[in-house]
This record gives sequence, C-alpha cells and structure tokens, in this order.
Amino acid sequence: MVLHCTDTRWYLVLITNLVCFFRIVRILGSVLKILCPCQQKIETVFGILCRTTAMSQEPYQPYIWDRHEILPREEIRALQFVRLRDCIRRCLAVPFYRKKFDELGISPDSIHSVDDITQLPFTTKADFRDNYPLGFLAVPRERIVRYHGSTGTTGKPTIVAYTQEDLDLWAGLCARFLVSGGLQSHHTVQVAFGYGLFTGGFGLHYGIERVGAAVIPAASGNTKRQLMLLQDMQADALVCTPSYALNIADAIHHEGIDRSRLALKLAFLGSEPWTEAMRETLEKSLDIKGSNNYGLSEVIGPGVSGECPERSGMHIQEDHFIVECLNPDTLEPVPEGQPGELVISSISREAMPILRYRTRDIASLHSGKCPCGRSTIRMSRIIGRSDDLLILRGVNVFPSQIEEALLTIEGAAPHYQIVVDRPKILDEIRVRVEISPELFSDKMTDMTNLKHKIEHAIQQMTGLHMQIELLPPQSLERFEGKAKRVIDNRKLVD
Ligand code: DLL
Repeated sequence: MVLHCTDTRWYLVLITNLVCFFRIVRILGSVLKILCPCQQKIETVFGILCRTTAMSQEPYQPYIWDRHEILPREEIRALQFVRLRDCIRRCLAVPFYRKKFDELGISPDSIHSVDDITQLPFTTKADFRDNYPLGFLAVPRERIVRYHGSTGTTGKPTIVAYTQEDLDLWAGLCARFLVSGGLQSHHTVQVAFGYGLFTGGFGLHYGIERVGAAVIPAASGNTKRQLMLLQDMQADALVCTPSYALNIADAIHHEGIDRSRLALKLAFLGSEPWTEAMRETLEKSLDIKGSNNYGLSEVIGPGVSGECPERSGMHIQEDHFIVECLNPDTLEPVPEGQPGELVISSISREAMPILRYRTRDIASLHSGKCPCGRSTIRMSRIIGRSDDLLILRGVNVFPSQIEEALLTIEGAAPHYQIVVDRPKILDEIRVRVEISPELFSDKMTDMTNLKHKIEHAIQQMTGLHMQIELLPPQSLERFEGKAKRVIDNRKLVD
C-alpha cells in the first residue's frame, strides 16, 4: 500500500493527540485521586498507564533518553504517589507483605503522600533468603519470562523474576543512564560483564540495544580476547566493573598495545565501590570518559541511577524508585548531604515489587537543580557497605578510603588488599600494595621512602597506623567481576 503525504500527516496528528491524551489523563488522575470515591480502580488503571507510557523507544533530547528524567518535581512526586499505592496493592499478592501489612494495619488507603512511606515495612536480604526462591513473586509464575540472581559467593543466591513489562522497563532505565553518559546509536559497546544470573551483562546488553547501539557480548574474563576484540571490532565503549577496567588497562600496557589502535571513548562502570581517584587513573590510562552507574538485583539490577556529564552524583530514576537515606542504627532519615544507608522501594516492577529494601549501601542524597536539566535527586558514590565497614581499633574505615589514600601516591598501583588480624587484643591491619612497574626498584631507600609515604597518606585519611607491605607488579589476584579487597581474619576467630 502506498502511503500518501496526507495519510502521513493524519498519522502524525493522531500520535500527537494520543500523547496529549495520556498527559491529560495523568494530570486528571492526580486530581481524581483526591476527589473520586472509586479511587482504587482509577489508580490501578493510571498505575498501568503510567508504567507503560514510561517505555521510551527513542531519545527525548540528545543526552536525555526519557522525558520523565526532566519532569517538574511536583509531577515526579505525583507519579511516585500513584505508583506507590498501586505497588502496595500489588504487594498484597505476596504473603510476606500481606502478613506485615496485617500486623501494621496498613492498606493502600493508609498512604496519603509519598512521605507516608515511613509507615511501610522494611525488606532485608534475610527476608529474601527466608522466602527463597520465589516467595516474593506477585504475579502467577506463567507470566515470568526471565530470572536473575544476586552475586553472593556463599549460600543460595537471591532469585529475582521479571515479566516482559519488567524487562521493557529495565531496558529503558539502562538506556537512560547510557545516553546520559554519552552513548549514541552509532556506537559499538563491548560488554565485559558476566552473562548469567548476575544482572550486569543482560541488563546493560538490552539497554544498549534499546539505544540502538551495537553490542559485543564479550562477557567477563579472558582478558587477551577482550583486547583482541577491542582492537579488531573498534568498540567505542566498554562496560564492566572498575576493577576489571583496570585489569584491561594494565593488560593494554603490558602487551604494549598502542592506544591509537583502539577506538575507546567511553566506559560505563559500576557494580562495585570505586573512588574519584580510581576514575582519574582509568581515564588517564585508557583515555576514556568513565561514568558511574548503580543498581542491585533485588530492586531491578543496573538502572537505579547513573551519572550525567556534570558528574555531581548519580541521578536516581525517581519515577520508578523511591530512595530514602537512613541512619542504619536508628533507621531515622539523615539530613540531606549526610551519608546513610540507602533504602529503596521499587514501585513499578510487576513480578517483584519491593518495599523499602535495606541495601546496606552507604551514600548521601542531594537535591537541587543539576545543570544537565534533569530534575531527579542525585546520590553520591557508594562510600562503602554497612556490612563492609571495618571497625579497626574502634575506628570506622571503609576500604574505599584506603584506595583513595593509595591513589594519591605516585608509584602505588591501585591493586591492593587489606588484611586484618587480631593476634591478641588489638587489631593489626596490613595493606598489601602493588608497586607500578615504572617505580618498582631494588633500591632499598626508594622502597622505604615509598612505604613511608603510603603509611602517612593512609594515616592522614583514616587516623590509623597500618603496616604496609610492598609487592612487585602483577602479584595480587585479579578479578573479572567484583573485586574482593578485604581479608578479615578476625571473623574466623570471633
Ligand atoms: O551489581 C547490579 C549492577 C550491575 C549495577 C552492573 C551496576 C552495573 P548485585 O550483584 O545485586 O547487582 O550487587 C549490588 O553492588 O548493593 C552495591 O553494594 C554494589 N554496587 C552496584 N553498583 C555500584 C556502584 C549489581 N556504582 C551491589 N558503586 C550494591 C558502588 C555498587 N557499588
């Protein structure tokens, strides 16, 4: 059939009208939910409409994927409110939440604003474990099209499930932070994350495809093959953990590969804590722009937040996640800008809606306008996990502080390991640090000076004296996924 010019115009008018219709419906929804007695059904319909209208297929502006990223604050709050109530209603299908709601006397009608989220129960990793594997499922099993799981190394993983709508939503969320970090449809991206239960590989993969860029699903490991593909396929962007990006950078150096033989410009890094100093090192050695993105399996996977070019924190996709920052001991909110535990509600997912998930990740939240135009709040880098916090001789230390100190010293490679022992009463802390090949020397005085410099930098950063053990280049174990930096031998004796 030949499409005439007038037909095309007619279609355009129809599409424009439909878009306007959904906008009007959404605004009417916010008004009606206050006025209308049959609020519940209307909200459910709006919940569905709002969820489905969020799945953009093309960029809204060159560096903004989805118009929801720049909604006025009141509209974001209104959306969160509608979705939160809809989410509570869907949580009633989950025995764990139904029991908690009964105990606390909660129904969707108890929630009158987003602030009422504080009335809702928390969800913890232990709750997932107790309800293993599929106790949190809120839809019939035949609607599930994909399973993933957390990356725990011991015990059973946390299984998370997705409907087709969840996967569409997830791809859109990943597309948002990829575009925000500079990805465009003409790019080629090498994904060096594991493809499997881990959410990193598949999550980023479908996000990249959603943007229209090409994926090389290299998966994690086999660094030699990664280098070959990077050169032969001329990938513009790399996706992996920061520690694996460092391995790739080292390998490029080690193999004597001329940087001009690579086309890399961007790296999307996440899934483990890293520091600004590590970013500088990676950007310099790989000659790329590296952006940070954050997420966790229990609430969807990657796509909860990601950086914009301003690098003033990671924008949280607030239309789908409500994030609180709480004191992990009192569970009271910390003042804005102060570090606390992130507690995340995943309000749009169908298969596993999750309320107030205690992430154990420590970060701070920042509101206020971002010059990039996004209106969403930002979270800082993860400075550590409350369960990774090392209490050394009564002082709180995150491994990332040690990394930051190390990276201020020329010659200390960013490969390190922290070993904690308690031979008698006091903790003994040893930081094993690799020395860069350029500065590795058999001159005793050079090595002693370097050791003193590192000791001093760590003492300045943490207030603690730690023993430093200098190691030759390439002597510490390398990781293909998340790096394991701490060996806490105290736990074995406690
Ligand atoms: O790591 C999801 C992910 C994949 C995020 C790829 C980003 C990129 P899990 O395996 O469930 O999911 O691990 C989640 O990883 O609670 C944090 O402690 C940590 N984490 C994730 N992203 C970051 C980041 C994925 N950008 C856990 N900075 C989270 C620091 C991060 N830590």
